[in-house]
Amino acid sequence: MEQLASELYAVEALRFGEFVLKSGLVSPVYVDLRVIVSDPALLNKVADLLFQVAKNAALNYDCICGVPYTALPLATIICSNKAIPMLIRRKEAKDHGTKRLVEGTINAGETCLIIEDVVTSGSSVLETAEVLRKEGLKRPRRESNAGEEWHSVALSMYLVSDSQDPPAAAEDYTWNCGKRGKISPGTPAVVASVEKFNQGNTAKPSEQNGTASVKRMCKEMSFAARAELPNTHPLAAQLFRLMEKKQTNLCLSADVTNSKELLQLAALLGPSICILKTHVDILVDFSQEVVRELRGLAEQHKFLIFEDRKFADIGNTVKHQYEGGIFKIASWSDIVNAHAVPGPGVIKGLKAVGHHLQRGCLLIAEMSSEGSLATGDYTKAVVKMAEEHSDFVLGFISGSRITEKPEFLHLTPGVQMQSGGDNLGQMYLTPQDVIGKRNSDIIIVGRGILSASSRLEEAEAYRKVAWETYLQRTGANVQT
Ligand code: 5BU
Repeated sequence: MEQLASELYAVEALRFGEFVLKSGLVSPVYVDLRVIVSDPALLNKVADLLFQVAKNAALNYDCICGVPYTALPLATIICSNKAIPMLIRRKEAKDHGTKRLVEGTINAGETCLIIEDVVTSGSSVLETAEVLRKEGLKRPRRESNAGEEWHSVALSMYLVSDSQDPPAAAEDYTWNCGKRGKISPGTPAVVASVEKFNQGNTAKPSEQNGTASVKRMCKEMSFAARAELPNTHPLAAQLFRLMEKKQTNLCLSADVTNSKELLQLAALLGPSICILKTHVDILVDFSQEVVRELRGLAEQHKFLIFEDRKFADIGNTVKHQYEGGIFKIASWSDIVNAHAVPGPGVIKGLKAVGHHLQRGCLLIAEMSSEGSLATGDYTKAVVKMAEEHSDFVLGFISGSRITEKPEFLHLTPGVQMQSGGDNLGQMYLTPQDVIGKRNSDIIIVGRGILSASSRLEEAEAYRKVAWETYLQRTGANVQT
């Protein structure tokens, strides 16, 4: 093992220094296996080691899935040498329309081992596992126990693991570099920095419940990646994509009382926002013509419309409220929201109207107002309800991220540049808190923008700070 580590060091596949990982962590060691394709002997050695790691872990599997690019030659070598059927997981399939997500013959029910080159947060392994699961494949079985996790083997896991037992799964990843002092340049300073890094970033399988790493994964995932997940609702995927394209995670709460001002706002701020949120029942002059024009602006500036109607009745009543009356909300609003308090009937009623129109619903899991009763077990029950109706529920209104499922959106109201509140119970958090600390996705801002002397300048200020905080959180603007 030490010999292999030295060889990797010699070709700079293993480096020491200061490296900013995708997660934002600064690591004193870095593994980059892309270079080893130029060294066939080394490539074979690494492939063989990965095979042995799976063997030592007593894993049984029917096929192997390699993920382009770096892990692909490694998976190919193993499959060719050991006569194991191989699958390739495409990463770019959706960009080309009809291409498959997984290439090769898929025999549903078979078990599949994922081969990765380097694992940091484990997010790409989990994404691959999700794609394979969708295709009907199962996780490898361990001889000794049934095992709950998908198994993947990655060189970095093994290289940096103190233990001779490789971590069982990506979730168990441990960035434990204690042994690295044994290989050049094993100077005390390097060893010390690696050890220090270990102490802060080692998660032993026994100490970890699996959620912590998923939590990191979710907050680190880009909107673009979340758009491509197999379980992401098509409307949420459209929103994630337009957010990346326009570089905005700002929702304007357009709480004005006349239609002319609403349309002026939409035209002025349309380019800065991903969603325009309305309360059409506060307009003194609502007409279908207004929402027709609003839709035109939404198409022109590429934002979604969200009528903040907060449905909260039995299924049959919300069905009428959503479809009919004066407002005919379903005909023009992409997104609506609902309280979960009536039980799942409220979602079923809305879905009966909105599903075929490709609409979606957000469940109100928490509120920004002082003394809100939507907390604790109630919030947990809302998450469960959303999971059970994810064909229509896109995500949540909440003060922070409340589920680790990356396909769900989190929108947070009660946002201003300064924390505080109004005199009717509204409580404000800052964009940095909401996106950076509470890991929500989208800030909803009303009076913070509407009461500014230049609404455009203020909206741009909110857009920039929320977007930059998102970039920092996901590590998108640093070297990976
Ligand atoms: P503000 O002006 O930024 O305070 O407006 C917030 C908007 O978000 C307003 O339209 C509220 O109806 C809406 N809102 C909220 O403030 N808090 C909540 O918990 C929910 C909606 Br749900």
